[in-house]
Amino acid sequence: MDNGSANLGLNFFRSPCEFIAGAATVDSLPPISLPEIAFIGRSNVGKSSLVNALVGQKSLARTSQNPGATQQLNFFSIGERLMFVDMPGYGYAKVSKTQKGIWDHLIRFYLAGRTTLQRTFVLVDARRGLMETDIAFMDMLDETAVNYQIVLTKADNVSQKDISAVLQSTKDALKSHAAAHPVLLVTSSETRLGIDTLQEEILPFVLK
Ligand SMILES: Nc1nc2c(ncn2[C@@H]2O[C@H](COP(=O)(O)OP(=O)(O)OP(=O)(O)O)[C@@H](O)[C@H]2O)c(=O)[nH]1
Ligand SMILES: [Mg+2]
Repeated sequence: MDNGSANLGLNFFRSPCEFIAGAATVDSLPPISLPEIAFIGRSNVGKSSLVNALVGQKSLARTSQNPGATQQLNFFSIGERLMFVDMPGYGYAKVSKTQKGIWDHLIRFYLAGRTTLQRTFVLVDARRGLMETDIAFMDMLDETAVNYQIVLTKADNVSQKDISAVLQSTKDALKSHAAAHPVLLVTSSETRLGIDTLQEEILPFVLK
């Protein structure tokens, strides 16, 4: 008899979710426990919305139309078998230099050292494609050997033709990033486009 994990399907993402911890400093990171999936990207790119879309909820993670909504690393347990880590965005102009430095250190410390981190999704706005801050962040991930996968967000705002162009230019750019996963994902938290595919990508990491 198996324990049910062999049959784990996308219904897993409907498991009860719980806010576990918010860490604004390295010292307040929760102890390692479950496999973790991190969501990072420019401020306002749709990280918290994507976390909500993945678990089919509206307000597990706080979202806002104003950038700078997420101010710490927020840990959410899904069915006590997986942890989503929703991060503060980079590239937010209104944050003080001191605060930027603290987040930068915290995010680097977490990404480079967290032994339970399974996958880092770097979110990129499908309307804009890769921007300078994204490239700089990806360079840092390459240097610290943290594997990551690009997820285009807000695809509902973009025509199919423009998506194809952004996909192509992003794919070309990834060739010079050693730690980038070659497969790009296109999503919309609004229409749920690509959410199933992203769930499929995450499923192998769920605690068996
Ligand atoms: N049209 C559209 N809007 C979206 C989508 N995802 C998020 N948004 C909107 O984009 C804004 C920012 O979303 P958040 O999820 O708060 O973005 P974030 O990356 O967590 O932002 P910070 O925490 O500030 O870094 C909100 O107004 C969302 O409603 C999407 O797929 N389509
Ligand atoms: Mg957020």
